[in-house]
This record gives sequence, C-alpha cells and structure tokens, in this order.
Amino acid sequence: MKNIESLIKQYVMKRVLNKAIIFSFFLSFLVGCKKDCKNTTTQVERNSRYVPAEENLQARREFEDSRFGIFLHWGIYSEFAQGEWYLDNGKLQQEEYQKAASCFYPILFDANEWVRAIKNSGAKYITFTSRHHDGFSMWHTKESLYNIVDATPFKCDIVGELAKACKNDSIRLHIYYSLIDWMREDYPLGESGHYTGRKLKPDYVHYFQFMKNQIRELLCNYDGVEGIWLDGVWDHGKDQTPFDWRMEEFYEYIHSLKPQCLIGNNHHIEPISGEDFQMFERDLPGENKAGYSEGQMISQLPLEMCQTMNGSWGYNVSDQDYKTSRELITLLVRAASKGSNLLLNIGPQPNGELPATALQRLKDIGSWMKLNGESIYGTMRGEEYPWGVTTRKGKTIYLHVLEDTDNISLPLVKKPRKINGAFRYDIHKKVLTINHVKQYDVIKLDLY
Ligand code: H79
Repeated sequence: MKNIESLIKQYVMKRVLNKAIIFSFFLSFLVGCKKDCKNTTTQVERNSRYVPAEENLQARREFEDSRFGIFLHWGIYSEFAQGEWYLDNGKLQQEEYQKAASCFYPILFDANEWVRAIKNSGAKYITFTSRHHDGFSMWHTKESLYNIVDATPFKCDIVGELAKACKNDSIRLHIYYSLIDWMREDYPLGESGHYTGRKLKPDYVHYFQFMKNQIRELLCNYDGVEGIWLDGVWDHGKDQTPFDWRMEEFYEYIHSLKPQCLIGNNHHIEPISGEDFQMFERDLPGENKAGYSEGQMISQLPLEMCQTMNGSWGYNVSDQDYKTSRELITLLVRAASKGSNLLLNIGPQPNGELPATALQRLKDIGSWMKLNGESIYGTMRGEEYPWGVTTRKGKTIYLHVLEDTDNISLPLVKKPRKINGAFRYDIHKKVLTINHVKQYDVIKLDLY
C-alpha cells in the first residue's frame, strides 16, 4: 500500500512531468565533450560532389534550430477519407478516382487559419503535399490538367494560398513531392499503383523532364518555398536492374534554381550527394521500430523524423487513434534529444478544416512550447537516461524528466569548474538541492 505522502508526490509529479529542468554549467565543463557540435555540416561531406552554397548552410542551421514542423497530407484522396493510398489500396480505376476532383470543394478551407493554429503550436515550418502518388497537383501547374485549378470546382491554388499565409506569418514552407505517379503513362511502373487501369508507356526521360518542370514552377512561381521533401524511391527498390532515378541530377537542378532550398529524400537509406537533410519515417534516428530505417546510419546533416498524430497520413475517418498530447510532447523532446526535428503530420478534412482533435493537440503542444521552448529550439542533441533525456545549448543542459521519479542522477563526463545551479524550469529559479557530488562524476538531484 502506498502511503498518503507518496500518493501526493505522484500527483504533483504527474502535473509537472515533461517540464524541463535547467541545469547550467560553466563552459570549462564542456571542453573536450564530443557531443558539443551541431549536426549541421560546415564543410563538404567526404566523397561528396555537392558543395552546398553559403545560403544553403545558413538555411540548414535555421532548419535545424527550428526543431518542430507540421506535415500536411491533403489532396483529393482526403474526400474518400481513407488515407492517401486509397487509389492503390482500394484498387480503384483511374476514371472513377478522378471523379473526386470534380467535386473537390473544401468550403471551410482558410490557409491563414491553418497557419495560425500551426504557428501557435510552436512549429516553425509546414511541409505540404503538393502532389502525392495519385499524381494530383495541388497548385496550378501548366504540366498537367489534373490539378486543383483546372480539374476542381474550387479553382483555388492551394500551394499559392499556403505560400502567402506562411509568408505573412513568417513560417517556413517545405513542399512534399512524390516521385511516384500512379496516373501517368510515362512513369515506369514500380511496386505500387498496379490497379488504376492506365496505359503504360514507361518513358523516364519524359517523366523526369515533367518532374523538373513542376519543381521549377513550385520553386519559382511561389515565394518562400524553402525545402523539397521527396518520396517514393522505394517503389523501385526491388527492380532486377537497379532503377536510375537520376536523383543527383535532379538535386543539381533544384539547387541551380534555388541554392538555399533544402532537399530531403525519404528513400530510407543514408543521404546521397546533393541532399541537405536526412529523414526518418516514423522512427527516431537510430531506431527502426517501424521497419523503414534498417541499417540507416545517422549522417552529419540536419535530421528530421516524421510521424503521424493518429496512425494515418491522409485524412482517415475511421482512425481516431490519436496519440495523447503528452505522448506527442514526449516525442518532440526525444527527437530533440537525438538532435532531430519532429515533423508531425495532420491529415486535413475534405471540408478544409484541420480535425478538431488535431487542433487540440496543436494547442496543448503550443502551451508546453511557450513555457519550455527554450529547451527545444536551437538545442543540440543530448543523452538518454533511465529517467529521461537531455538537450544542450551552450553551457546549459536541459533535463527532461519523462519518468515518474523523485530523484535523478546525471553522470558527468568531465569535472566542471563550477556548477551554477540547477533550476526547476516550470517554477523558475527554485534551486534544487544537490545532494551528492562524488568526485564530480555523478550529480544527484532531488526533485521534491
Ligand atoms: O506520404 C506518406 C506515405 O504515403 C508515404 N510516405 C509517407 C510520408 C509512404 N507510403 N508508404 N511508404 C511511404 C513506404 C511503404 C512502402 C510499402 Fe510497399 C508499401 C511497403 C509495402 C507497401 C511499395 C509497395 C513498396 C513495397 C510495396
């Protein structure tokens, strides 16, 4: 039986869990510590042909400092409300699926409202699906009539609206762009998209040019597109003759248009020359629970893990399995402690609204970030301990206590010249008792 005192302690603990604790040291403590370097490359990676421009390196630093972004999967697939793979999963015919375009009219869509809600969550960037595997373009492309302006009654350039809203609210915009196309004849059929009934006239030279033209539109016609997020390389992962996506050429083209544009590719392998950040799908860097990151080494580039708020990317009406706010905040903290951004996904509804639960989660994360953002933004990766994780910035170590515990131990790598003090971040300036300093190798803190 627990006594009353410990019950009270547990109650208090639950209320303050996830609150960061500042623990600050003098610089001398950090000298010689391996972890004291940013992930951002300041020089060209070994064996790399790509030399990032100065403005690209600056963009990498800003991106890395931002630590938190929101992923939006929105397209005509949202109308079927069964996720973004429904064309393939549902084995739909092309002609039937396309009818969704003719009735796409998201009457409640307001780019400014989306951006406001996202900004208030503390996120610093948005990654938006300009074109998913179903090949439907969410901007007024001249490369195909299968787009939001020419093929829907809505006739509103969604990428354009978002770009304006992001600019107004000073939030970065990245663009998701699928390398797969389940509708076009010239896309060489891979492992997915076999049931659409389209004619197959594989012509990668032609398709590659189409993609380049589309990317040029996205980068040059809209102000403020600062990143390209590519997806689909795995579609040709099992080809007998390795498929040549000509990605390095693609990257060169992108950087020739906009040197500062950050390129990432969800190919589930280590970055190749020309990429500016490394991404991890549904896993923290170094983990492979979702099964996409087997053997994927962690590079020196900025890192980004993407994860869903519920279990789906595109709106899925039957998926109410949302992670709790606490789980999402913990994920953000853990990502930061791995030196990684978190790109957290929302699937907007076909009526143009963000789901109410997603909005609530954004609010909760925002409240937490207002108080504790200092321990996340602009931090470097830290360490993992039984009680939680750390992040670091300059002379400060932020301790994120994620487990119920009354006291914690922080092993020190090097003897600090002086310890300034340990503060409970949530109740400012309350100095914690340092119970035990044994030759400066372990510091023990009583939390209550
Ligand atoms: O946009 C979201 C997803 O639609 C897309 N990436 C995220 C961000 C994505 N979908 N699937 N994947 C990434 C990887 C899954 C690959 C598989 Fe398959 C699909 C494994 C089995 C089915 C393709 C087809 C590879 C093997 C068969």
